[in-house]
Amino acid sequence: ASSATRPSVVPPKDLESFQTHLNQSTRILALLGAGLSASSGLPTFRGAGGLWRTHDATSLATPQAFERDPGLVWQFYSYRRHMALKAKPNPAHYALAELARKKEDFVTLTQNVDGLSPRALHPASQLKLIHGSLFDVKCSDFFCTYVEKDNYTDPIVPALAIPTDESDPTTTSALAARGPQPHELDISDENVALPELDYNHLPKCPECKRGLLRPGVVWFGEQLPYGIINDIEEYLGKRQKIDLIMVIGTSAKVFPAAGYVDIARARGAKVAIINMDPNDIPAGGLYDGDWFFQGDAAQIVPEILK
Ligand code: BV8
Repeated sequence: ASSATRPSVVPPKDLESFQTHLNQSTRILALLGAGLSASSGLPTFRGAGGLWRTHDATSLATPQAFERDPGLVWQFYSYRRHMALKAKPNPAHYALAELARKKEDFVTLTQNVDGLSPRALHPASQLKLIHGSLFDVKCSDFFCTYVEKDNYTDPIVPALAIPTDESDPTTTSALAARGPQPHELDISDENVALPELDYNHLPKCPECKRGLLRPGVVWFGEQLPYGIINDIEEYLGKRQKIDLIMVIGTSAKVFPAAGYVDIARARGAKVAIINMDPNDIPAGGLYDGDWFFQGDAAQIVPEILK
């Protein structure tokens, strides 16, 4: 059913009180997580997609994993680039972009690296990619500063092409329905053999000619991009009141991102949580007057922001 006829998923009184507050708000933050892109077909970290071939996805998102097995880590990220390129922004991505056009002091802090908020034409100056992007690549050599933004080459090198199986008819039907293109093997499935890739197969830095290129994302144990930290500290640091923070599709367990909820609250912000799981409340809990809208962000966000 189109959104016009679809029954409301938000309790009317909550919707009314939220929209009254939203309309009166000027300084608004949103903290986005993987749940926002779930309806676009991209797996979340803790959901089924959180285990990539028996590897906990977060165990691959570290400099140590890249050091130990750059081929495996690149196949994980190349797969996510491939899936994100095939995915489309959903109504929630567009609704947040629309709000940013209406409210110049609304800033979105996204933990997502899937590129869907930029593709929904979210005003760039009001969108902070706090954990980087799958589509930025940079040199992994400590002394080299090479960074390439907006690299959408898929695969980024031939060796990272998704293996195909022309012979197996099931590849076309079963797997295509799940996401991979016909004949593509579902390399997220541990039963599908991965090619052994080594240094020579992997993308090299065109500048220093010695380092491997790596995904331009923030791994665990790494600092968030300085420019973004400064922007956020500038926004939060003004000691000016913050009216509202929306916490959308995130388990809010990763720091410093999750910490922004408490900082916003300390600046007077009311908190609105949009999450499929009623138990996923940020560490600081819910206060009287806060909102919890349970359900699919792709359905709820457009509804509460309209
Ligand atoms: C830092 C990019 C320090 C990569 C990511 C020990 C050693 C080192 C560091 C630490 C340590 N202990 C703690 C830390 C800090 C660490 C941390 O917080 N760890 C956690 C696990 C405790 N943080 C860091 O390491 C950060 N850096 O601390 O640097 C430092 C200081 C000075 C100098 C040098 C260093 C960097 C963290 C960034 C890591 N990179 N991503 C990549 O994507 O591959 S994190 C990644 O995981 C995401 O970006 C996101 O942040 C997180 C996943 O969380 P979610 O997005 O919330 O996804 P999740 O699956 O968990 O939840 C989905 C939610 O959606 C659920 O609530 C679900 O119910 C809901 N949902 C599902 N479907 C829907 C839905 N909701 C609505 N609608 C639906 N349809």
